[in-house]
Amino acid sequence: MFEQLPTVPTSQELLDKAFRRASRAEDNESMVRNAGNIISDNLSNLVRKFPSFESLPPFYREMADIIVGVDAMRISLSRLAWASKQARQITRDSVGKMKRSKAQDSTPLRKAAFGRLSSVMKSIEKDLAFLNDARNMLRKMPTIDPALPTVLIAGYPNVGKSSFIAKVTGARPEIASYPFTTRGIYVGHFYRDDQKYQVVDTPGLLDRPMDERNEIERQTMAALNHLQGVVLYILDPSEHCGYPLQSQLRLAEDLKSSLELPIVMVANKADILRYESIPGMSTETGQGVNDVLEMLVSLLK
Ligand SMILES: Nc1nc2c(ncn2[C@@H]2O[C@H](COP(=O)(O)OP(=O)(O)O)[C@@H](O)[C@H]2O)c(=O)[nH]1
Ligand SMILES: [Mg+2]
Repeated sequence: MFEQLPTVPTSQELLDKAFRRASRAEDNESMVRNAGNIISDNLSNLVRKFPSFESLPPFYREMADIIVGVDAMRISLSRLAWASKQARQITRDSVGKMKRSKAQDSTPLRKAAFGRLSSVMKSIEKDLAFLNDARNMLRKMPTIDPALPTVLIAGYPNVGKSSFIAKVTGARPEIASYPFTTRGIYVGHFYRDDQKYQVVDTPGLLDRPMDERNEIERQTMAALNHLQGVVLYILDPSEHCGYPLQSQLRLAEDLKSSLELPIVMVANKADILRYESIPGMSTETGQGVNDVLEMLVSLLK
């Protein structure tokens, strides 16, 4: 989604480029025109290449907002658009003056125009730096595709979430960095009847009680609600994971009240302990895993 974002030059880089181009011109008028055009064209191209956030799918918009702040980006982009217009205006003014004062040496006018272009660029220095940071962060983000039906895996650590992903998606999952976890999120895929599904594991997010979550994590939970998804809550009734069954059941209730997506609860490690009240599976032996997958697929249809 954000792979296409352009690199954003610093003010100084863009000025250097503009003046370098200007230095190749024959006369003062062309020098100003070259410099002004480079600046205004580059800035308006940048504005055009950033997405208009209203048109983004809600999941991406919310994630972009969490990561960099959509309002802040919008403000910086409008300042770039303003600077682009300014550069055009300065060029027009300066060239006009040069034409009117034909007889005199136009070097002072050219220098004045360059000075004004420099101060316009100076005034958007922070915006350019911010947009470049934003671009770098957004580019690392994608991987979860809100257009695909999605299984979000939840459950305490060591209950078998990674084992489940490995079992159903085969290949090693892709890892993407999101702000709510330093461990990255894991995304794998599987197909059923030509339909692609994604399976997402979010270490640090759906594996612990809600009251421990910070603002970013809560916002991320809200963004997850925009996915076309179901939550697979993996329980480890054997308690080999190190967490009492009671705590695990409490977390499941917690997620039910904080997520709008349907939740399927499954008891893993059925090879060690059979738990009668909900469907069982073993991501170790593979027993029951396919039935669970079929259940998820039918819910996602
Ligand atoms: N006996 C048994 N062990 C399992 C099963 N699933 C996972 N494990 C083990 O439980 C541990 C944690 O599994 P992992 O998939 O990393 O859990 P995660 O922290 O929820 O991702 C590993 O040592 C697995 O080998 C299972 O179905 N049966
Ligand atoms: Mg894991």
